[in-house]
Amino acid sequence: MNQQDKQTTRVKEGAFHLPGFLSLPEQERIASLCLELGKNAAGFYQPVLRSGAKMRLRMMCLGRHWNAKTYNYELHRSDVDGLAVQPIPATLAKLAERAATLADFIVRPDILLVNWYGKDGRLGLHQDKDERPETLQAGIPVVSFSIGDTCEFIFGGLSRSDPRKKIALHSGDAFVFGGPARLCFHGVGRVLPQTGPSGVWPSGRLNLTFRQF
Ligand SMILES: O=C(O)CCC(=O)C(=O)O
Repeated sequence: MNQQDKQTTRVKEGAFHLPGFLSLPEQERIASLCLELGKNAAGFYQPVLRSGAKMRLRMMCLGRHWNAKTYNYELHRSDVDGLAVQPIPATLAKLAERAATLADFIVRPDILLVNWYGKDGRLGLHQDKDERPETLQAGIPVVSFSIGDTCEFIFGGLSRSDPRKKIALHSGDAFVFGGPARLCFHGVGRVLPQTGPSGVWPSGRLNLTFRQF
């Protein structure tokens, strides 16, 4: 299938679901790259929030590290082990740029948060608002890729209490939100076990969110 033939579903102004954006070979390549990077010294860890609660996922930040205590980005993981972050592989950044283009956005990602959700993985409703104010004001999008098990992705509005949509994100899907949707609340509900393509990701769900600082 050509990239042009792939479907783009507008969820709301500025938010787009791109089902099947990644081919199976692309998913396999991304998954093995993330597994490899995840085994390095500055690989996957379980973030602990400033409340002391452990996030219900494993994370690996590339490009810049998201500090779960200060909510700032930094070049060393000062809330984890002080190690320098690994760079974002250029091939991955290019894929994210392509997804953004299909949603009529431009992004030059310099941050990649890689989230690994187990079967009990969750991510509470939140806004992605720790990037530079200029980036947020310009509505430069976040680009998200899903690999492995399907999840219930929740996408709301600019206020926490706004109505929310529940979207099934399957392996290979991309989701792009920018412009007027850049600060929309979103989160991850259930991860549906054993729903991913066999042999691509060891267990659970892998999510990559690309951002521009
Ligand atoms: O896992 C997802 O699909 C979303 C991840 C997310 O919201 C985030 O990293 O801020």
